[in-house]
Amino acid sequence: MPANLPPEYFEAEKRFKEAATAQEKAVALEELISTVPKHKGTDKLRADLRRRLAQLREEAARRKKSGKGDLYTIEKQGAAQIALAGFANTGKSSIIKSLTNAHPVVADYPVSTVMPLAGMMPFEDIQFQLVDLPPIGNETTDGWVSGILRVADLLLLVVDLSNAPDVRTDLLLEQLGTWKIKLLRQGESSAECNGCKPAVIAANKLDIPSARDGLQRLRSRYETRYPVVPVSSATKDGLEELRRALFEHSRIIRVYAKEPGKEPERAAPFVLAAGSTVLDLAEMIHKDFLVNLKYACVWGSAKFGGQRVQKDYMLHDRDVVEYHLR
Ligand SMILES: Nc1nc2c(ncn2[C@@H]2O[C@H](COP(=O)(O)OP(=O)(O)OP(=O)(O)O)[C@@H](O)[C@H]2O)c(=O)[nH]1
Ligand SMILES: [Mg+2]
Repeated sequence: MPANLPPEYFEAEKRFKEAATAQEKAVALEELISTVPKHKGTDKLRADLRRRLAQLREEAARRKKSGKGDLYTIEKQGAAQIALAGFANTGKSSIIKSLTNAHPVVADYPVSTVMPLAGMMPFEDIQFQLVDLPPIGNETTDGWVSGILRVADLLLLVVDLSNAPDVRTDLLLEQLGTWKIKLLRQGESSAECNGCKPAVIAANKLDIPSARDGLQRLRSRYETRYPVVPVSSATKDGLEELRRALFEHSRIIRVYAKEPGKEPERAAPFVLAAGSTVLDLAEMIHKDFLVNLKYACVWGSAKFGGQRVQKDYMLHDRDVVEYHLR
């Protein structure tokens, strides 16, 4: 067991041990992995945990096929999973409907959403999974809603600009806090805040006249901490900006691999966490690459196109990487 594991690790480990089903265990294990600091000393531990997670996912998928799956969890798909959190009637389902291929219930009565519903949101050459959820603060659903929020890669906090958005955002963050869901602040790296997830605030209903005033109050209170994107799902204003903000704060990069003498695979980017290296990509492409990699050449972020780089070279969004194997 490596030294210096944070207290969150042991809390998450406890939840993992207490989880009953394969599905619950997988969710708890994902959380556990997110608490392990990334450095050489934890390489083995992280690899072991990831292997265990893969096994659990397979097990959960088998159970799902046999009809024993859990309706209240959403299997991750696409570049990242983004869960929507907000109080009733703020427009979560309307935003999902505008950005994805999904068709949720949109209604003017509170708690119109009672089940999780996922839809895919295209962004340039990748897709994000958006998960619509019932409003938070509802006793019957909070249990599994918080479970989904906890494992999502990014949270989209939806607030209604015409209804005390600053005060309601305080309450929303307070509720997330009681669930021990920690958010990454603007400019903070995940190394500085272990287990924290990025969040974007969608300030919705911009079309309502009183919204301008609400937006000002929301911005003055929160903009330094979290990105605030004003939108109207009714008029579609701001939705493109929201799409881009979600990509930018998801902390993922797209990398295109190529073989020497061939064109890069433009149609199928590899999606990696920001900060990933040539070696991380090699591991993702094929297990043999890890052993057989001699060197790589990078176009994009490298000083000059096709520059030969070390295995620990940190990749950037849209880099093209050419592998040279032994
Ligand atoms: N004026 C205006 N109304 C909106 C906007 N977005 C949503 N609404 C309305 O707000 C109401 C609630 O929208 P939903 O998308 O169902 O809200 P929700 O957050 O999913 O609600 P729950 O599922 O109950 O939590 C509906 O009557 C929508 O038509 C907007 O941008 N402007
Ligand atoms: Mg809804």
